[in-house]
Amino acid sequence: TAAIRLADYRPADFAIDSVELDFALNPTKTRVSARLALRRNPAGDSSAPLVLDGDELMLLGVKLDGRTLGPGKYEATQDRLTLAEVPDAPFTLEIDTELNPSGNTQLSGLYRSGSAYCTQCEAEGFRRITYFLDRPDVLSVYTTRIEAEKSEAPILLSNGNPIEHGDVAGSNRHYALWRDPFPKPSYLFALVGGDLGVVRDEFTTMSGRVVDLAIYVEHGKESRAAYAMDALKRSMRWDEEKFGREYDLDVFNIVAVSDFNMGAMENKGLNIFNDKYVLASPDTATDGDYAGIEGVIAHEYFHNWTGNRITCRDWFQLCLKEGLTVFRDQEFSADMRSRAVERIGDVRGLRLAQFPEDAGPLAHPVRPDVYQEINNFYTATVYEKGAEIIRMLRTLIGEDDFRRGMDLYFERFDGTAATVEDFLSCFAAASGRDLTHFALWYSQAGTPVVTTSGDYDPAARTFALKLSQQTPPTPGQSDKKPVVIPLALALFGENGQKLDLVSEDATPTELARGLIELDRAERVIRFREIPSRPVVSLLRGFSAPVRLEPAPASEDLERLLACDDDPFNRWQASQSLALRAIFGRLETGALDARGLSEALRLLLAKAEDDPALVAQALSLPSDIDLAREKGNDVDPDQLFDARMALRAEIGRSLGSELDAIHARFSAAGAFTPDAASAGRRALRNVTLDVLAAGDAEKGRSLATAQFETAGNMTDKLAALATLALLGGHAREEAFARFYAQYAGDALVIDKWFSLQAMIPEQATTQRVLGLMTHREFSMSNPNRVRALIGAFANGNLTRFHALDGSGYDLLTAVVLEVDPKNPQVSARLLSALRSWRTMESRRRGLIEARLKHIVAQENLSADLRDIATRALG
Ligand code: HT7
Ligand code: ZN
Repeated sequence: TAAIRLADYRPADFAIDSVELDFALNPTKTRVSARLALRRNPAGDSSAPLVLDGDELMLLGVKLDGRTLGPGKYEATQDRLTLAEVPDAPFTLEIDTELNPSGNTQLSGLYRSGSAYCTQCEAEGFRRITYFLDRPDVLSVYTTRIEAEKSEAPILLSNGNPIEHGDVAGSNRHYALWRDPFPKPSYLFALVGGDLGVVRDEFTTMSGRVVDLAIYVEHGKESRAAYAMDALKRSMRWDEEKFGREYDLDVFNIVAVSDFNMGAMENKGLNIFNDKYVLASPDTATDGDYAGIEGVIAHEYFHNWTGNRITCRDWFQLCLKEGLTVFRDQEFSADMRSRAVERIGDVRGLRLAQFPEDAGPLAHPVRPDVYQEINNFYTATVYEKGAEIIRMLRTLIGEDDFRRGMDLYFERFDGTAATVEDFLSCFAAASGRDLTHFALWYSQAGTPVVTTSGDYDPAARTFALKLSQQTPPTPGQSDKKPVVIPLALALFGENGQKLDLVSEDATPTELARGLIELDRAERVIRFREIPSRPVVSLLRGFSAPVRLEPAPASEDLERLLACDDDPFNRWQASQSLALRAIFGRLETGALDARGLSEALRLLLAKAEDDPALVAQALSLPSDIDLAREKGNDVDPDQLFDARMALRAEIGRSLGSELDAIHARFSAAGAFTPDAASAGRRALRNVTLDVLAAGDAEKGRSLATAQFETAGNMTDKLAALATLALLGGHAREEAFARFYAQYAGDALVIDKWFSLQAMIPEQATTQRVLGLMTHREFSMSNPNRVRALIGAFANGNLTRFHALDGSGYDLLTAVVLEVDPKNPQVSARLLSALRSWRTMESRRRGLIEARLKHIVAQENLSADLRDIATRALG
């Protein structure tokens, strides 16, 4: 298929002002009647034929201005409906199609999850429902009538406000009519029909309007929706307070389904969620799950303004809604929880998923300029790096101008389909700053490397800090330009005091804010009045998505851990010390963990101050962190051994402190999911993990006791994870008991699948193959596939990259089995190989052979072929 290019963007030739849809739901023969009010778009080509998009559609009939069109008057294929001649004046087109929702395994368009009917239209799913101008810059007002058997679908929902409902005379069917007054693109259309339980609440907006809120879930799971409802109301209030954004419809509905390709979808007034991001109770959900629910509920709600009221002109602008909305949900979570812990978590996520993407064959700009398959661009780069760009913008222009820029954006572009340029123009106007150079962050791929060196002159009492930047080449972009990098900085003196920044090489604003703008290849800043060699705290709060080289010397890291008042950089110092110890062992064979141990001992002594932050410092870098830092010739077995040796050493040297913490932070009282309680549990559980690494017997007995007595899923699962690493009979016994307790509870059994898939032992590959035949596993359910196969490929580096190729064979077989059913899932699974070129040569050869085998298959989906081809490069 032909590549789609940003440079080829043209406005649509037609506008569709209104859409009336009529659905007669049926499991295998759903009838859809669409009535479109069309007119020529003055910005389009005035003589162009009308060409509507379709995908696997069965056309029943077409009428133009009420008259049935004979087959000679149009040309219909499964993926296109063309009318060569249409009136110059506005006209209506009525199109009847027939769908088979039960046969729709791609989970795009109208499909079934359990016995319910639901839709997923982003990015190009609406064309699987009816022929349409299925592009985000065609905005229409939708009226939707849904009719179904009362017993099969007592609940009938669509976008907007409910208008009427009633029985269909002379039948056991009923109908509901919905109208969404806000013009929207087709990707935001949604419909749900089914027999669902509901939790209701209401929210009074800042102008005093009462909005009816409802969350629909599987019957019997209503009590698990309470936290999501609470998160929704907090999100609505926060968007009013922080951004002045009020909700705009009479109702806001959320539906949780068990079959969903991604996390959730922001359809106007009718968000549809993967139930993983709605359902939680203390005994089924971990603290991580609660945080995930809060973040995703907020994210989808925030899209109402950043995505829905202002949408994207074309899919190249995806970051316009996604990067901005991720930034907004991150800020919400920071306000609801601990800002420092949120930032560490977000940066961990960025480095885990986005940095490897940016460094490998799938690298692309935050705003790509070409794509084959848009579904493959819902990436960590568009979402997470996109959010970092917004954060840098705020850092550079300051909070006040940022808020003014946002207000201007809402004022100027409400009701339109906008571009990244439109967005930036508001911040340029609000701040008076030229953002042309800054905009390079959107078009240039790759993670910039900032290299630093410092030179202290005791006689002159000066400290010269040399900063330079360089961005490595990425596919299609060999020559990189310097970007605008905001570097938050502080200097600390001998006694840990913060030094005044005095220099003629930086602007007064830079010095006052402690924010150096590195906007060229190199900058040297000579600081004056520095009494002794200072320690530099750079990139504070992770002020830009870059890599810093080299890491500070160990003594400096130890000093930063003790004195830095930026919690992010204190955490970073602990991680850098751990990396030094691990890579030191790889180089010399000897492990020197004394500096790290002593630093952690000091932190543990003050654990009460901020348990969550101490827990983060104790969480040593993962295998994936190590592989990324190594960068090439990666041998996962070596990295794993070095990491385990460090964990064990820390466990041994801090044994008594860890013991005391594990006992002191034991669960007391009823479970509450708030951040402070979660922080205490996090510390206790990472303590258990490290303790067990130092003393297996002790770990086994503590973990077994915790597993048996845990009053919540966080503690139970942490104990099971520790037992999973320790192995032996206790592990198998615990897995069996866990299964017996939670059999049939799909989201909990997913955790059981994942933990087993991540056991770093040779027998795991066989275990995963065995679990693939388990009765609770299904290749048709994305959550199951991700829980078992995704966890194996992304969370078990030693087994996935086993030298006999067995891990690669497993992934290849699953990807090829899933592809005909669900291309979005198969393509995403294969992305586990995105860093294959960084592996050592034997593994590289094994992977290349598998990728070539996949590409050689004849009937691959466009999604999978795109990923496999780009991965091969
Ligand atoms: N905007 C939503 C994206 C999404 C999606 C994209 C492709 C295929 C399936 C999908 N489900 C949801 C999610 C979000 O970012 O809010
Ligand atoms: Zn989103």
